[in-house]
Amino acid sequence: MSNNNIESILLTEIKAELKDIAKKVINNDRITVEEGIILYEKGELGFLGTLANIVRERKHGHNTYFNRNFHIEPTNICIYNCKFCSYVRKIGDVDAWEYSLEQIIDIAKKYKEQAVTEVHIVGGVHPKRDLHYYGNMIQEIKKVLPDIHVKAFTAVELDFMIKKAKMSIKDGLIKLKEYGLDSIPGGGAEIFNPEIRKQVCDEKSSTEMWLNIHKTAHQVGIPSNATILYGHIESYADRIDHMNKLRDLQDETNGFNTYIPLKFRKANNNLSYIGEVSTIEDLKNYAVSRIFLDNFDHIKAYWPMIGKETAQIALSFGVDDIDGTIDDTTKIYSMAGVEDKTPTMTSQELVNLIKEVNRIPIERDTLYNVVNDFS
Ligand code: V47
Ligand code: SF4
Repeated sequence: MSNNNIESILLTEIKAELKDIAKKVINNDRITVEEGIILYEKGELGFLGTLANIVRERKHGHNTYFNRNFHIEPTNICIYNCKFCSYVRKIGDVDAWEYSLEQIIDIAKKYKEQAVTEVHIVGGVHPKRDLHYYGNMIQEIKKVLPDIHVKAFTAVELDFMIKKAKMSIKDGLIKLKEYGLDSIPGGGAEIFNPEIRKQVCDEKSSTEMWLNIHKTAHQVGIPSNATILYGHIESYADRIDHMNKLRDLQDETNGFNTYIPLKFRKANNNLSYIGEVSTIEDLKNYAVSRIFLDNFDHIKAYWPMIGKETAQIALSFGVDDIDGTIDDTTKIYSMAGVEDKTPTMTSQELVNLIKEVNRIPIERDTLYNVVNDFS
């Protein structure tokens, strides 16, 4: 690719170091950690969007994915006290909840006649519940919804429930797979730099444990997602370090489906004083993520967290997935202050949202098999 071509693609005068990065991205070459940091620090927003969109369209064209899903949050009782968490409660607190198995089955029954393909189950780390309790829960849900894909439990929940059942991580994951666990969501990753992790979530599973659980899951045939919690006290170098660890693991296992940047939301938690980063920062972050994580097929903008309009704009900044219908079944972000307290979208609304920005809506299942093509 000649410089002239690059200039015609980028339509702007750019610094030599950014031009070198642009050449690499256009030639489908991997960028380095240092180059990732330069993108955050020096890349003008339109430049980042253009490069991220090149990667996005090379992988997916205009295709934009969503699914029909609902969440079950079995409890908000948690042994940990992450500083950014607005959700955690202790046994006996007035607004703590812990659903019985019957209540969970009742939630599943509501979806019997609906074309949902995925249930996303996450919650607090409950001191009294082990792997067999949750394995039994999965089995009961699948009796009601035999075809549902169960994407369940962050690595932090898994770490605790497997140890409580006195099993090794590998045996615990194999056992959960036998119970019906199909994949693992991306939560609990937060930020991998141990210094920052210590300051925002001192007690929970370490970076090494999070990576080990996902690696072992991939090895035993359980795919997973990955997240980052950004926009608090981390630096750009910390974000790139986080993605670099994920990129290395993906090179090894190829077990990650999608990367979901989670924006720190400030209400009702112990980091509220920090405030929130701007939408510009969100778009920059989606774009750099798309450029850096060359071996991740998908980048997701989780609409209940980022909002519908920003999710739409993010589709021009590297994002190709906006998550699903949700049906007002998650409280994590409403408790952390997002405006939409009852997140729900019909699949028609998701289709319209995607079409409004001239992309092609594709209903997918959790593993990105096409369920419905709306082109
Ligand atoms: O790990 C908690 C985050 C995560 C706050 O895999 C917060 O498809 C922002 O992982 N501000 C759980 N974030 C949610 C999660 C997730 C969400 C959507 C899709 C998928 C997927 C996974 O929520 C936690 C933590 O990083 N979180 N509190 C907060 N105040
Ligand atoms: Fe518990 Fe998860 Fe909240 Fe941390 S983020 S306190 S592990 S519910």
